[in-house]
Amino acid sequence: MPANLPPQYFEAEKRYREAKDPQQKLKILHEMFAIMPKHKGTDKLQADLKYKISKLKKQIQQKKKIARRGDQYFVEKEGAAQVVLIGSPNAGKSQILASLTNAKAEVAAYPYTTAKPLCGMMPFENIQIQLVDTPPIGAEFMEPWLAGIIRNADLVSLVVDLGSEKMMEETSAVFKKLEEYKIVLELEEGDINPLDGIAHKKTIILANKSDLSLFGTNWEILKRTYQEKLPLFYLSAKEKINLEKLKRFIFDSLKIVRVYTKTPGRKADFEDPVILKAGSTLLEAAKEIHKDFARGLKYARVWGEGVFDGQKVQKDFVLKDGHVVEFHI
Ligand SMILES: Nc1nc2c(ncn2[C@@H]2O[C@H](COP(=O)(O)OP(=O)(O)O)[C@@H](O)[C@H]2O)c(=O)[nH]1
Ligand SMILES: [Mg+2]
Repeated sequence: MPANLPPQYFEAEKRYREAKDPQQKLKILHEMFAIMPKHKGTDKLQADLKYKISKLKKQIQQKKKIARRGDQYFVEKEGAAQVVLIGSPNAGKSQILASLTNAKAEVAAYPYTTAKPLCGMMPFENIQIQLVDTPPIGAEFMEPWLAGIIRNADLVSLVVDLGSEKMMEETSAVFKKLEEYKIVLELEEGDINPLDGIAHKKTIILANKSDLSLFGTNWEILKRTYQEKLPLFYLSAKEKINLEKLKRFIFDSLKIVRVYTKTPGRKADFEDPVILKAGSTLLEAAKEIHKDFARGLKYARVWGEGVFDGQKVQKDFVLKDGHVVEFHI
C-alpha cells in the first residue's frame, strides 16, 4: 500500500534535515509523526520515526546528565567520538585543531596560549569526530583538571614537536607528568584497576611540524623510541602535509564501526550511522539503539562486507564498518 504522504510531511522532513539543535530536531520529528496518516502503508515509516524519536531523546538526556556534573572544564562528548590533543608547549595542538576543524583555536609562537579546553568537530566521511585542544603539559606544570578530560576521552593524541631540539625531553616529560596523575598512555584502552586507580589510555603520537629541517633526524629518533609502544604518524598542521591521511588514521585508531539501519522494503539511512565499538555484535547494536529493540530481537538481515545481500544473521554476529542492518523483532 502506498504511503501517500501529504506535502507538509516532506516540508517538515526537510526542516528536520536542516535543523542542528537536537531539541529542535525532536520537535520536528513529533510534528512529522503527527502529520503522517496512520494506516498499513505507513507502518514502517511510523516505526522508523518512533525509533528516531527515542534515539534523540536518549541523546538529549545523556547531555543533560553530563552537564549536571558541574566540573569546571568538562567537555561534553559530541559526534562519533572524542579525541583529546595533548602535549608540550608549542607542539602545535591548537594548530592541529584549527587545521582540522572550524574551531577558532588560538595559535601562537609563545607557550600557554591555550588556557581552557577548546573543541571542534572534524568531519570524516559521513561522521564528525570531536577534537579537544588543551593547555600544555611539561615537567613542572599541568592543569589538574586536564587529567579528568584525558580520562574521559575516547582517544589520546600526543602531539610532539618535530622541530624542537628538545623533542625527546619534552615528550618524556609528558609521560612522566601524566603518571603523577595516574594516567598511562598505551596502545590499548584498559580498565581502571580499582586498587590503584590508574587509567590506561589508548594513545597515538602525532609528530607535528614535518615541514621543518629537523624532521629527518627527529622522526628517526621518535620511531626508534616509541614505535614498538604506540602508533606514530607525522604531519605538518601548518603546511597541511598529510592532513587527509591523518583523518583516516584517527578514525582507524578509534576502532569504531558505522552501521546503517533500514526497515524492510526501504532504503538504508546512510546519513545517520549507528556508531559502535569494533567487534560489537548484532545484539549490542540493538541495545545501542533501544532496549526494546534488544529485548525483542529475533534476527537481522545484513548487507555489506563478508556477507551476501540480505544474509540472515543471529544475535552474536559481529558487525563490520559499513554494514546495513535490517532488524527483525
Ligand atoms: N613549521 C611549523 N610550525 C607550526 C606547525 N604547527 C604549529 N606551528 C607553529 O608552532 C607554534 C605553536 O603552535 P600552537 O598550535 O599554538 O601550539 P600549542 O601550544 O601546542 O597549541 C606556532 O607558532 C605555530 O604557528 C607546523 O606544522 N609547522
Ligand atoms: Mg595551544
